[in-house]
Amino acid sequence: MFVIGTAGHVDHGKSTLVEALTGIDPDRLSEEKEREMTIDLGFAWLQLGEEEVGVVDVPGHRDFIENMLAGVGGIDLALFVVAADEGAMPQTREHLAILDLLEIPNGVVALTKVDMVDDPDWLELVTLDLEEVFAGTVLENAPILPVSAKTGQGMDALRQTLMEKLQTAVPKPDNGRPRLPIDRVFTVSGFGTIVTGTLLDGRFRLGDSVEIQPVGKNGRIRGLQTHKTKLDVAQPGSRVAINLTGVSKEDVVRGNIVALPGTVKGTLLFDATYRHLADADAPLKHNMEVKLFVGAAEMVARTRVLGAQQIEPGEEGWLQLALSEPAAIVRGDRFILRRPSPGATLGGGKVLDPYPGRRHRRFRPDVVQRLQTLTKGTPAELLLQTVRRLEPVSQADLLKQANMDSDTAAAALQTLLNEGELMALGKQLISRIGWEQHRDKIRELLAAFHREFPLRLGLSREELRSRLRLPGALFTPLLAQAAEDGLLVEAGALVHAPDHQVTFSSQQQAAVERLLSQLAAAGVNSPSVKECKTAVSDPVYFALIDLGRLRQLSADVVYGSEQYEQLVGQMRSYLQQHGSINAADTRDLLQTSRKYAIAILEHLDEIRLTRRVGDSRELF
Ligand SMILES: Nc1nc2c(ncn2[C@@H]2O[C@H](COP(=O)(O)OP(=O)(O)OP(=O)(O)O)[C@@H](O)[C@H]2O)c(=O)[nH]1
Ligand SMILES: [Mg+2]
Repeated sequence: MFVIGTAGHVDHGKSTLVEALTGIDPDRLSEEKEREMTIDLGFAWLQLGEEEVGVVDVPGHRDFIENMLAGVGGIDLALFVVAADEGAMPQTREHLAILDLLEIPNGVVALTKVDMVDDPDWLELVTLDLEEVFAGTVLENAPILPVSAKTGQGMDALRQTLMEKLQTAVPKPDNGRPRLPIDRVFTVSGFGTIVTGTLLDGRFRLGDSVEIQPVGKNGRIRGLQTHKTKLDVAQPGSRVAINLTGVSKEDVVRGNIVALPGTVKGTLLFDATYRHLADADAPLKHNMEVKLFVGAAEMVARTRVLGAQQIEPGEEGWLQLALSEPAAIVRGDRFILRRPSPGATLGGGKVLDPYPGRRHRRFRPDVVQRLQTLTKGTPAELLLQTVRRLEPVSQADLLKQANMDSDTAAAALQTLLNEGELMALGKQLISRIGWEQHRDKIRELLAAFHREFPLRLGLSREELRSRLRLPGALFTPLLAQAAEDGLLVEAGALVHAPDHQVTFSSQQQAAVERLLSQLAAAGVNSPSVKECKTAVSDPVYFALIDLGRLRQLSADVVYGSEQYEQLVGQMRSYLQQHGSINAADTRDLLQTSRKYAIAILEHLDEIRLTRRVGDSRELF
């Protein structure tokens, strides 16, 4: 799942292009219609090959740049719009600087309104100028495509290029800690509160209990949608609308996040890397008041410049940011700083530590050293990455591959095990995320099986193992863990979802009862397998086998469970008295034909009650 975000100077044609691509007018506010300009974020989607892709349309006017910042956080690709008749303008540069600071991984430049340009030399000039503007930024090699939303010129090529770019884009990670930075809150009568955003870091499911952070309100997911389609599970990287119960519209604002309870909390202080824009008109100073933009949130903050007096234009450094109100952020989140007035983008960076605990002494060498380590990744993070690459992996192999000294590796391993980020399954180590992926797969497989075969009690362990494509050494402990966690129930050789039950229709139930009394009356000389199947239908027959109500001994011989127990009991006491039994004895004992006698004897060998000695059987 991917999201495209627009960018570019006011009036350059972003919303018109989005409508031409998607058929959806992203300007939804009446004020936007009246003023013919985008004020707040707009949303649309389009089909690109196999993928349905979300679109976030941002305003270009500098007065609304803060709305733009709330929208670009989660995007995978920037659709950078420049009007061919005007070329690069102030917000062309400012939006570009923001995308660069956020390290937006992909971009396509639409040189739009080409229908307004008659002179091919002008077009070439604008293109050359843009190449210069984009040089040295994340969009350095972005293709520049001439298009017109009015005439449709170049639109097919634009679609094609967007599709190709997204085919090679890296999907948003799923680390089992879903969070939705909220960019819109509204109510729909009859449903209540709806929040929307681009989902990060995991999946949400219908019915999940959630928490709004940093406000700490609890609620539950009553409905999930992406692009107006209902979902049971929302995927990371997609545009998601969540219908929340237990949370009123007044409890939530843009910039809050939806997360699973206890996974993300607010902070008033964080450590970060920072890059000051080269064209900033002054250095970034210590104890300066700035506006912080992170996720979809914005708040006032104060800078604490670490390890340097100040950070010069074009330079990088370390910051601690002290916030005026809590922010729900996680390590790795990117942020932008702006000067409050007159408004200007200053720079941006990446959160290194959301909970540094205290204000650092600015010039202590160990403070900077710690920040340097955090930038590269802590030993635990690096070790976890190695596990993710190799899993399942034995401890010995992991320590060999970890590429760090053994004491550090051992300590990091212990930390990860204590924090539950790693778990041991048999002799193998697996990450929490890896485990959760298997867990989800097991849930899905069982649900699909039960949907397809509602009358079967469950699927066999072996079948589950092969569908999960797991080696037995990992599967056995994985299954034990899954059973312990209440994910599935083991019933003989079968496994099933805990809430699954075989339920017959009243007609089927009547047929079952008829068959069981027929079997009881018949005793040892039971009707054939084929006859039994015909009496109740194949699916019901197999359900009775799964449930243990029928015991099938051979291709042709089947008994009701009571008759079966009785026959085995008779055979056992005969053997206890006489020491051995052959086919003729069995026939006489049970008053049956050779067919049944042989089937019973062979079955007793199979369940290891007896073993064959010459023509006879003895107790095993
Ligand atoms: N001739 C021509 N006009 C266009 C084209 N695309 C957009 N326009 C016109 O340009 C004006 C601005 O277009 P918008 O799509 O609103 O521009 P925008 O970038 O979304 O503007 P903001 O969201 O306010 O920043 C409108 O009058 C459009 O009709 C085009 O391809 N050709
Ligand atoms: Mg617009």
